[in-house]
Amino acid sequence: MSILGRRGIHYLQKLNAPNVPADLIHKGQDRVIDASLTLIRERAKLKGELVRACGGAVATSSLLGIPLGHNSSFLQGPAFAPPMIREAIWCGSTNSTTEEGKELRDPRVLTDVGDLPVQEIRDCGVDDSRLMNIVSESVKLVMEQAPLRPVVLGGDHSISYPVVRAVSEKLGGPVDILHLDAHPDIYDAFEGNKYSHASSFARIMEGGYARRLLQVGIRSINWEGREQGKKFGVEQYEMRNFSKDRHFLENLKLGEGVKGVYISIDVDCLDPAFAPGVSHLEPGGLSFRDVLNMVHNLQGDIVAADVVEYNPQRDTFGGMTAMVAAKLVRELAAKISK
Ligand SMILES: [Mn+2]
Repeated sequence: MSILGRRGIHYLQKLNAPNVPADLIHKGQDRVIDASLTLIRERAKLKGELVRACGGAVATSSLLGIPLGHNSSFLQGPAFAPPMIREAIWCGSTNSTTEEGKELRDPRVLTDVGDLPVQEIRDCGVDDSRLMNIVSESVKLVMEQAPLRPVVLGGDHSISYPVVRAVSEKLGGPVDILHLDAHPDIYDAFEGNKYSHASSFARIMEGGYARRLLQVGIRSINWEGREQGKKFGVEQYEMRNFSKDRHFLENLKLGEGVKGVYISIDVDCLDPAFAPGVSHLEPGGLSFRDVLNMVHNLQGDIVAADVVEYNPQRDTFGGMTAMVAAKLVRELAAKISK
């Protein structure tokens, strides 16, 4: 696959085409961004109105897809994940009740505002720092419609930075983050890209958007990952010690004294035996039940979450990992709603 979004206007800019006024491009970009956010805004508004009209909901999960894959250091397939996860959520092979008995078809439990059209925006030549701001803006549009809380479908892990930033800015303070991943994603700027999917938690910690960051499932970490972890006071729970840490991690209490809890699940936190459809296969990971135990038993007010790094281009025939990602989303959504 060619690098997504590096054609068209990007090529024109490279040519430094003298006959194309910069103003023409900028005005067009503004219109496309405005139209993209308008669709998210109006859908969020309608869904918020519906949930409030139903009454009785304090918190409702709302799906928001961010189909962004170009900040991956390896494969870009996560750009195609959100529609596949959404399809698996409603797959007829299973019912719509979660393990703890919530009904997902009830709009007070789960609603959906659709996908931000990331590739369409990039195709207009919008650069990454602006794109990250647009991602943050889309998250804020969901949060403006109380009681909606964003459950973001990635996308590669780079999206967690603009999402957490938006959540923290909107709530007016830091959150505690439970981050499940094979990797700490805390390089200062992986391969020179400060927006890399391997650097998102460095940006989050620098920005002061998290008080505590607990990283669980870690089994691919080098010297820089540990040093950066120490620098930012990250609590890194490595997989090699999981049997010792299990009791603590399956009974977490987070978010007191801050604005709440954010959960970020990289599908590669799971052992590849459970989830082969990821870009970075790293043996020795968590079981699906380990992850559900941590999520189900967590005490705290979960204000938002993301499920990232599902790569449909690496999945088995029949979409096994799509079902895994979808069940993570379903159980998270049910946990958030109240
Ligand atoms: Mn990972």
